Amino acid sequence: MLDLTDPVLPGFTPWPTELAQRYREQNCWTGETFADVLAARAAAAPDRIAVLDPANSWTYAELDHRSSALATGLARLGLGAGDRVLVQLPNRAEFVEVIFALFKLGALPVFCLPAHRGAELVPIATAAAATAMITCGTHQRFDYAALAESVRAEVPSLRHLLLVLDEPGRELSDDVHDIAEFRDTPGELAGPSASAVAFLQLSGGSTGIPKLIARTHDDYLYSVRRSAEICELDSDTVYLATLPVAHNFPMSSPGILGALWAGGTVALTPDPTPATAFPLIERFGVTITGLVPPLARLWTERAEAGDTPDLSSLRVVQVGGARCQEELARRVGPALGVTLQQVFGMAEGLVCYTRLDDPIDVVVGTQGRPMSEHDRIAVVDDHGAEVAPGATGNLITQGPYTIRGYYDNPEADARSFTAEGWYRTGDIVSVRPDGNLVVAGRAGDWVNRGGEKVSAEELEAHLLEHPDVRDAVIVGTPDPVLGQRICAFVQPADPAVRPSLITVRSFVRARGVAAWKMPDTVVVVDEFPATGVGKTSRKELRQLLADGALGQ
Ligand code: OOB
Repeated sequence: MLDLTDPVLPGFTPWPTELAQRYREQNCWTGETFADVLAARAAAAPDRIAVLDPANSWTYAELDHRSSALATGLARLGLGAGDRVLVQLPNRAEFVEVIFALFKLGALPVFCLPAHRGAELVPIATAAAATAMITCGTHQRFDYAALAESVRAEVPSLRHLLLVLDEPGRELSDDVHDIAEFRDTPGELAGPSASAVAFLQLSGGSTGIPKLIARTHDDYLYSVRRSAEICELDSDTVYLATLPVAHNFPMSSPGILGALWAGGTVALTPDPTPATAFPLIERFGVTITGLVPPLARLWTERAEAGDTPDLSSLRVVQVGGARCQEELARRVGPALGVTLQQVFGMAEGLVCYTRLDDPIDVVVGTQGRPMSEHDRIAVVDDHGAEVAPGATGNLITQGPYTIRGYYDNPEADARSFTAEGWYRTGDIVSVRPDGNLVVAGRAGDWVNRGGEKVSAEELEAHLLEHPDVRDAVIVGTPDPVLGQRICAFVQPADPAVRPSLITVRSFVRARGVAAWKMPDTVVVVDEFPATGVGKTSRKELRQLLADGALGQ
């Protein structure tokens, strides 16, 4: 156990003292903890609904009580301040209970996604030196408890395994516990300080094992508060967690924490498809939710087809996590009867939003602007020099809620942070005169075809204009002569109509695109592989090509 009065977790890189002091003076960091926020809301409006899922409905008083009860029980098990606890749960009410219980203990949830498997969980648990894991039994026909047991067998520090169960009669081994046994009578809990690390988030990085990101109560709550303000949340808000709730976007942008900060309601859907989520929007009166672009496309198409449940409570749909093409952005609002908001953010910190009253060209054509006047952004070339205003380059950032280093990972820090502590986002952007960012892609998303650089995003936008193309991804494939060739993965609008290479090339050429940007190959696939949060995985598409799995 760590000393609760010591906010510094070994391996955590704090902000420089003068900056920390400034962020406090500027009232970004207010000294409140997550537990303080929940307690304040529960005192102000105990009977208001805090959390809803298909099986549960808890008031603020109930959520506050349940999480204190569980914190007390977990303390009995020996868990305490500073302990790292892997949390791998689907979108269900108990997720909120569990994380607030851990916050109250000063234990640090490590936010794993339901899609993570042993190859990710073992290194994550090892890097975090986690002492416990909280997961569920079987969900969507996958046995999470068995996965957790296999992870524990490989990670010696992982002593406790706790399950959120709704399968009466499931046999548990002696040292696996049902969390229901740990809902004790709430006892005294000292609680951490606001400058302490509150949890470990995972990087969304497209390569390798996720890196651990330590966020403090102070810095994260600031981002939650600003997000709630920008998204105009209040006590009437019903935020639907559609994406896996452990991810930074549905967690805090403004996400479930923003809804609770505003005294509103968190609703959770166990799966994000229209078939499940649309009826829940009607049932819970959902007002706002956040989607990744592939889901936004699915929801838009479903709504355009008509005959949906009543979605009229829905006012704002956020799209973020990956670039939302303008073609899709234009359709979301009219189809779903909502205001679209683009969100460009990262677990490391910086989050940009289009504002709800922005003109339509900003909303459909940009990824918004930083949420805080204290965010600093710069666009630099490959040598670190600032580019001319409006030019495209590498986005770097620092600010009151952007980390200064990964958790206990000096090698990653050397790559991802400048000597002055700016975070290198890896994103290629330009900043318009009105301050809004346009994300051109990630640094690795360019195809270098014989020295000519082709932007994947630019070419994808052209392909999306073809009536037979539902979605498109451009990746580079190795070529002995040119270095790379251009491969276009195409999802057909109608599975029976499969666009050929000739069709695609002549379409792109007719749009006035330079000859060297023509795709060299077209691969038609019915579905794109997705990351844990549902973004289209370019990495996996590249891998499929490299493995020859597509017969190329
Ligand atoms: C969010 O967080 P992560 O950590 O999973 O991924 C961050 C990366 C960014 O660096 C960028 O490459 C990409 O995802 N990204 C976008 C984007 N939003 C994120 N690229 C283009 N357009 C966008 N709108 O994905 C995340 C965290 C908080 C809020 C929203 C998203």
